[in-house]
Amino acid sequence: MPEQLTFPKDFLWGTAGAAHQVEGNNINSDSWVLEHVPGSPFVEPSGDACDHYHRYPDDIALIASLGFNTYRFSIEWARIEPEQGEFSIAALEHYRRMLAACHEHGLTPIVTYHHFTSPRWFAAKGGWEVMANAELFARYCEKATAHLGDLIAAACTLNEPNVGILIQQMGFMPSDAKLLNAPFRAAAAKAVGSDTFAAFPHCQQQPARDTFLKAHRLAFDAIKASRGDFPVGMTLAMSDHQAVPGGEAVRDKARHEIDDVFLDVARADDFIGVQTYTRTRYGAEGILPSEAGVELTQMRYEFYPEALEATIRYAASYTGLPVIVTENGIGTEDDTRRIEYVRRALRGVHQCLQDGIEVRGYCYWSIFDNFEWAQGYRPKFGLIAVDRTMQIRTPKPSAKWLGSIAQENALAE
Ligand code: GCO
Repeated sequence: MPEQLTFPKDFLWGTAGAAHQVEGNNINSDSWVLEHVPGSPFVEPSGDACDHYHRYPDDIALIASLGFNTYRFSIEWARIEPEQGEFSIAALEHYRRMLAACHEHGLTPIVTYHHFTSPRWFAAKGGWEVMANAELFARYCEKATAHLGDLIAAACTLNEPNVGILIQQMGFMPSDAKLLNAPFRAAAAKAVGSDTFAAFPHCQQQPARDTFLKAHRLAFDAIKASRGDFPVGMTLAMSDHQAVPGGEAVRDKARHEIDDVFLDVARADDFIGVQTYTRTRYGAEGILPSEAGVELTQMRYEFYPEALEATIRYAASYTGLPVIVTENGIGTEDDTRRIEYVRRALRGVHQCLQDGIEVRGYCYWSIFDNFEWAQGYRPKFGLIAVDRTMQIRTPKPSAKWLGSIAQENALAE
């Protein structure tokens, strides 16, 4: 008989997405501007995406029919506050209907208030580079919570405010100094009739970090003061930072900048959202490349599902908070590797639970093959394939496999 790894009663089994990556035609957002300016770092524009904005009723029914009990999605600030101080009741009503559909189908909705995109007017005001703008985010959170709060089960204020620092350190994005003069930023500013344009994560990370931390605390308070009697936290992009002998000090310094500064502020929250994909190895001279011959994902980072257990342990012991795995997944064309990745990641989650760490749920990233930001539609993270011409959804074997684990609340080993 195979061994059964059982999970706690009420464990959240979900899948995640983000508005801009799936809704389509998010034309009032800063990302849409950046996708279209000369010198854009995006390989293609987001376009119709998965048309989830219109197709959410069927999509939510599909998620539930696969066996999940949770859906994590984001609401889009650029739709809800299309001009500064002008709030769209129609957009808020759209998200109310989405939340209601989740409840009808037995899905616990986890809502992210900001998943990378902001309204273009916000970017034109200097976005996250300007500390005073933190108040604007908190006001949006307060309005959205007043309209939607009674239907929200848990909320993430900001998605991965540390991801820019992480990808800069890993060498995937130019440093602040180079970004400052990036021609595409100047072109974007021109496109919106401003002398500045700061869209996350294509902005200076140090001022953005401080604005994010302030915005998070203001938003937390605004949500709680509105209709927010649900758990609130932030999510972080967490790599398993490993040191080879001699690399400990370099690793600790990097981890301080990437994780600890944020985890310090998260301590006052109700939970911490852990989002993990791989590991980063450090030697005395800095980040080490992957060893020759290791399996890489479509994102060019190492296939290393064990990173999830390590990061859950780190976040939980650092903050003392319950953990929700708000993202974990793999970009691959080979769905059997997805199953293997998730199976090993879930073993790690189970190990944490065995050791008494409060892990409340696991959300696979992502529900659909979707718009992977600058890399466009090439990376395939989805449990569900999407033909974007006809908008046909086809669940992959991994969707059915993970959905049945959710149903059983157990992983057969
Ligand atoms: C992030 C985001 C997602 C990504 C995912 C895959 O981590 O960058 O939360 O929007 O699509 O992580 O790279």
